[in-house]
Amino acid sequence: MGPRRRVLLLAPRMHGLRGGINRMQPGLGLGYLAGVLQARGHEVAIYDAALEGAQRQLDTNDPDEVLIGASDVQILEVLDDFEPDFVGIGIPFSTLAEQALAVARLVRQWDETVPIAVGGAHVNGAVSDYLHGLQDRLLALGDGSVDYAMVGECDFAFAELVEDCPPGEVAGVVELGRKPRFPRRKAVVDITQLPLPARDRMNLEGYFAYGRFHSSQSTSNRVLNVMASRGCPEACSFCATPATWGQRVRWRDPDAILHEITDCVERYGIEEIQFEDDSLTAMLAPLSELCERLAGLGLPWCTPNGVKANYHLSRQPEMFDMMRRSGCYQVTLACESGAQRVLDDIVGKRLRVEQVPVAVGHAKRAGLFVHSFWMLGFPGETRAEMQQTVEAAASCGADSVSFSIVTPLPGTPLYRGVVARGQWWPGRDYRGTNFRRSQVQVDGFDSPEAFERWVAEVNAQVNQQAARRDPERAQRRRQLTHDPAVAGSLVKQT
Ligand code: B12
Ligand code: SF4
Repeated sequence: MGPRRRVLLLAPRMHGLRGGINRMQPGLGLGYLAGVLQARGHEVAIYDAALEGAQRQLDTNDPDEVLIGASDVQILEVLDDFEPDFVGIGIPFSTLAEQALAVARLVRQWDETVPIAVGGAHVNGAVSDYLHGLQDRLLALGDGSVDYAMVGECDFAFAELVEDCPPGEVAGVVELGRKPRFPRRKAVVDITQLPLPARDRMNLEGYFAYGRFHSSQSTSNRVLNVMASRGCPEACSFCATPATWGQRVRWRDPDAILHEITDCVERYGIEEIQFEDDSLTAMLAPLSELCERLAGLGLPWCTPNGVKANYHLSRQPEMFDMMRRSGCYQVTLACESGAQRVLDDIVGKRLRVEQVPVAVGHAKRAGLFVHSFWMLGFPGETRAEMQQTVEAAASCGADSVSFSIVTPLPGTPLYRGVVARGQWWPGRDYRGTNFRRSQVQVDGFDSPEAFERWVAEVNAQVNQQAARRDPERAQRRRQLTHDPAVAGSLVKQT
C-alpha cells in the first residue's frame, strides 16, 4: 500500500420529475468503495450532491423535469474543505451521466491534477455497448474531464487504483481517451470478504429526513438498504444486472448480514430493512439461514427491488411463511408482462403468465402484502399485448401494482436493438430513462405523451380496483405504512 490518500466520493445531482417523488437513498456502491478505503487506512468523504441540495430544484429544457441538487458553489466548498487527492464519481443510472460529467469538470476546474474515476451501472453499460460497436456513451465519458472508467465490482479494485497501482494492472480499469484502453481482467469480488459499507461517511439523517427510500410502502423513514447477495440467474433483455453482477448468485455470510443490521440498529436507530438484492428468493438455503437470523430481531423488512414471481413455486407456501415469520411484511413480485409471447420472445424471462396469480395467492396466504411490477411499451409489443398485461395485473390478486414504461438501458440487449432499429420517439433517447417517460415508439399510440397518459391512467385504475376489491386489506396496508407500531406488531404476532 502506498501513502495515505484523501479520497472524495461524489454522487452527482439528479434529474427528477417535477412534483414527483424522486427517491433517494444511501448509495451502497460508494459505501462499499469507502468501506474498503477506510479499512486500508485512507481518509474518505462521501458527498451526495442530489441529497445535499434536495430542496434546490431547477428548471430544465424539459417542462416535466427538474434538476435536483447542490450548486456548483456548494460542491466547490466541499472540495476546498476536504482537499481530496483522488475523486471517484458514481453513475448508478444513465440519467445521471451528464451531471456526473458536469461534476467532473468542476473538480478539474478546482484542481486539474487530481485523478478522477467514474463507475456504476451506466459505466458498465457504456463499456459493454462499446464492445458491441456502440461507441458514443463511453467516448462521451472520455471527453477529457474523467481519467478512468471502472467496470464490474470495483470495491477492492478502486482502492488499488487510488494506491497508485499501474492502471493497466488493476482489474476493471478502462483508461479513457479517444481510443480507450481496456482492462485485462474483470473486477469480480469474493463478497464474503467485503467490509461493511461506510455509512458513517454518509448523511444518513439527511436521507431519513428526506424520507423517500426505495419502497413506496415503508413503515418508517429510518430505513436500512442492504444487499445480502449479488447476481441473478436470469438474463432479461431490459435489465442491466446480468452485465454487472453475472448470472451466478453469490451470497454474503448470513452472520455478516446480521452483524451489519444490528450494528446499524444500534448506531442509527434503524426501524425497517429493505433488501435491494436482485434475486433474494432465488436460493432457498441461504434465504432460510438469513430468515432464521432475522426472526430474532423483530424488524419489518421487504423486497422493493422485486423478486421473480415463480421461484420455487411449489415450495412458496413454506418459503413465504418463513419470510413472514422473520419480519417480512411485503414482497414485490416482478411479473413484467401478461403476454406469454412478450415474456418469451422479447424479455427472455423464464416465467409463465399463469404462475403469477398462483404466486400472489401463496404470498397473501402467508400474510404478506403483495406489490407487483409490470412493464408496458416493449419495442415490438402490440397494443393488444399491453392490454393483456393490464388485465393480468388487474386480475392477479396483488394488493397494488405498478406499470412502468419500458426504458432501454445502455448495456442491455434491448437498448442495442432499439438503437439498431431506430425505434426512439423523435427527440427522445436513453437519457430520459425514467419509468414514467416513454422513449421508444409504441404500437397504437401517436406520441410519447399520449402513451404516458394512458399508463398513468391504468396505474390509477388498477390500483383503485385492487383497493375496492378488498377494502379491509387496503386499510390494513395503509395503517401499516403509516404506523411503525403496526408493522412491529405484525412481526411480533408470528
Ligand atoms: C436501489 C436501487 C435504486 C434506488 C436508489 C439507488 C442508489 N442511490 O444507490 C432508487 C429506488 C432511487 C433507484 C431508482 C432508479 N433506478 Co435503480 N437500482 C437500484 C438497485 C436495485 C440497487 C443499487 C445498489 O445499491 N447496488 C449495489 C451496489 C454495491 O452496486 P453499484 O452501485 O452498482 O456499485 C458497484 C459498481 O457499480 C461499482 N461502482 C459504483 N459506483 C462507483 C463509483 C466509482 C468511482 C467506481 C470506480 C466504481 C463504482 O463498484 C460498486 C461496488 O462493486 C440497482 C440494481 C443493482 N443490482 O445494482 C438498480 C439500478 C441501479 N437502477 C436502475 C434504474 C434504471 C433506475 C431508475 C432510472 C428507474 C426508472 N426507470 O425510473 C431510477 C433512477 C432514479 C434517478 N434518481 O435518476 C438500473 C440502472 C441502469 C442504468 N444504466 O441506468 C439498475 C442497474 C437496475 C437494473 N437492473 O437495470 N434505484
Ligand atoms: S430477473 Fe430481475 S434482476 Fe434478474 S435479469 Fe431479470 S429483471 Fe434483471
